[in-house]
Amino acid sequence: MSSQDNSFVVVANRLPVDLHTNPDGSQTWKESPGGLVTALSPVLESQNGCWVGWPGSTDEAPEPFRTDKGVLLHPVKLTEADFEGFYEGFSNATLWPLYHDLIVTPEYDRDWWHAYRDVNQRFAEEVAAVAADGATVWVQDYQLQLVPGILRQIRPDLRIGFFLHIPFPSGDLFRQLPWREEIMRGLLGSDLIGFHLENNARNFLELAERQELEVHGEAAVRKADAYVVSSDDRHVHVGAFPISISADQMGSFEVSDEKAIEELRADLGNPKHVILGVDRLDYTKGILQRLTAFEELLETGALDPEEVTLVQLATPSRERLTHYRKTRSQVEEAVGRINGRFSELGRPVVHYQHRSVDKSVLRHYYRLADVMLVTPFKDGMNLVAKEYVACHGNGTGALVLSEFAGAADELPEAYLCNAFDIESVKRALLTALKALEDQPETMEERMLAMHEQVRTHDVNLWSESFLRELSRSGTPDED
Ligand code: GDG
Repeated sequence: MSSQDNSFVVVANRLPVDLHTNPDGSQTWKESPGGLVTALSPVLESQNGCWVGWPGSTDEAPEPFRTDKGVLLHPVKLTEADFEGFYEGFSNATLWPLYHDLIVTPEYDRDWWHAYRDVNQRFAEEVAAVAADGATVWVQDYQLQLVPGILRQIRPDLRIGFFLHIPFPSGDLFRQLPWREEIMRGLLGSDLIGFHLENNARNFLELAERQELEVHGEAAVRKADAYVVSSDDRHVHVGAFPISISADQMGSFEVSDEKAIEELRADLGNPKHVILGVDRLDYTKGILQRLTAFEELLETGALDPEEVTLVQLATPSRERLTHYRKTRSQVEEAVGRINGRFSELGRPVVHYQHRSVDKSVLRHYYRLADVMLVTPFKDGMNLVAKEYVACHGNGTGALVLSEFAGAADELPEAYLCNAFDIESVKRALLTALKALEDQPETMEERMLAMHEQVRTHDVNLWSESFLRELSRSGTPDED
């Protein structure tokens, strides 16, 4: 299987596959289609594309293989030590909390940094080996910020784009990082650097200016519009490209779905109102705060436990890291306490699941929920908010959304709240519930306005606008 003619290469920490164990004990790699692969598959297929990434289990990597859709995958092997230093350590205990505005304190560990640098080097070398002459390479996310810089050195012929899926912090926070210059240099190896929000792009540009790089353009960064930074006689374009979802796939419901949704509501005891939370179990998502707000509303009698049910789906995430363990135990303690205080036997007021559910089931939960609670302390975008809205093309439901989720920029018709302020979360939830009863028409208008925004700004628009901008940037003749 030749890969030398790959004219489009996606590089991400994870390959879009998982290792499944069959009933006979044998193992096979199965596609795990997320939003990214859905958005990029058409481009990968039409452009002879391939995907470079880690297959998800340490100390083993299969030979390159094709997915069912024909996309060529190039696995990068990570050892257990790489995983601990590069992934758990530097990516998730240093960069993740730093870029999420220090919700917990980042740890600065030199060994982790060395692992991050080595693994980024390996990813870049793999890309350099498989990319065709003059190929377009799209590097994804905070785990791989050094890849553009390394690639630029070894393959100057490539056109390199980078997209950050999490927030980019203000300079005052970023400057804590002992390896800030290396990270900036790594990113500046790109021709185009994309962020979700204008605010993230502005933070990056201010840092570039502090490093005395020349920044061209006006004071405002507009959506999908690129700024230019001059570095090493090259122009690097910087812009905001808010990611989205495949709204049509998410939001189409058959009669069989409607039946399953009814059954699900019956399983929950047919409560008058279902409130829903769906998150990776991460301290950035504000799950505990949300549960506390719910508990206080039950305590004061503002909510009646006979009428409401809160469903919290929490996907396991980064389970070996201390802060994640602590968050999980706090969340589970709160669920136990609330149920202990307010549930009737056989009718829990909080339904909690700490496991992943099928996408089809997730869509049913979204559709059935009267109020969706999305209350992160900080979130690059938050696709859950957009998925909920996509499932309510019939105008039902209400979204309570943290001001600190990137999605709040595009969904002003949500009930916005300050996730750090329990009173604000309580107020938003109560207002939404009351409005569902008292002002059904206004609620329908709000939901339909959000639905239209998500439908017309889907993940294809995101990838197309990034790739269009990338194709325009980087060519020295043009600038
Ligand atoms: C990062 C940024 C940015 C959740 N539970 C289940 C399940 N999910 C799916 C959701 C959604 C995805 O996981 C979560 O995406 P988010 O955007 O909400 O959050 P992060 O994982 O933190 O993602 C974020 C994103 O990157 C994209 O750029 O928006 O800000 O932090 O799609 O549906 N899916 C299934 N079962 C579950 O139980 N199948």
